Amino acid sequence: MKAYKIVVIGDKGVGKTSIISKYLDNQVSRRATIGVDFRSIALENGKELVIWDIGGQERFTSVAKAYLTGAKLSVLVYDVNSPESLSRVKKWAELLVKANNGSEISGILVGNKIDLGKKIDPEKINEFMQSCPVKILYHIETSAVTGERIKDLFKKIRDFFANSK
Ligand SMILES: Nc1nc2c(ncn2[C@@H]2O[C@H](COP(=O)(O)OP(=O)(O)OP(=O)(O)O)[C@@H](O)[C@H]2O)c(=O)[nH]1
Ligand SMILES: [Mg+2]
Repeated sequence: MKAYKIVVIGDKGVGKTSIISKYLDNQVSRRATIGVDFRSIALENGKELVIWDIGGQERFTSVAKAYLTGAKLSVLVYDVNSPESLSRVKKWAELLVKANNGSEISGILVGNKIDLGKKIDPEKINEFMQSCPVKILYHIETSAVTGERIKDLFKKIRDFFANSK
């Protein structure tokens, strides 16, 4: 069976695991990801989506390169209240492109924790999208706690692969 690899990257604590478990299990995560976690989703066309949920702690960046290889799509997550998490996601995007020998990779940019307000200047996000080495297809703001736009995010992911070979 054909499986597509997708990677979820971003700083520690931005809510990567929570976004996935809100969608799949209707709950948020309570612990940090050690290394990498895998989840899979069956697609309508009989194919499978394998989600590589990568721990964002600094100590995992040295092993992350191996995790990032062969990704067909990326989900780049930052916290809408943490400008630092936006610069950290840029580092992850750079690492992703490097791990794939510079080949073009598409991504969905996700600003999470929208339930707590929003501190980042929209201009900074525009700057990010223009300078990001990953080709950003969409920018979406979510909350893994309230579930806001979580289904929309996964709809976009599913649609991306519905059209893939
Ligand atoms: N208020 C709020 N809290 C959230 C949201 N998403 C996640 N959290 C909380 O933020 C903390 C970190 O969430 P995780 O999903 O573990 O974050 P992560 O990005 O997977 O972190 P690492 O695995 O360390 O890279 C947890 O306490 C979550 O409950 C959100 O949308 N809103
Ligand atoms: Mg996690």
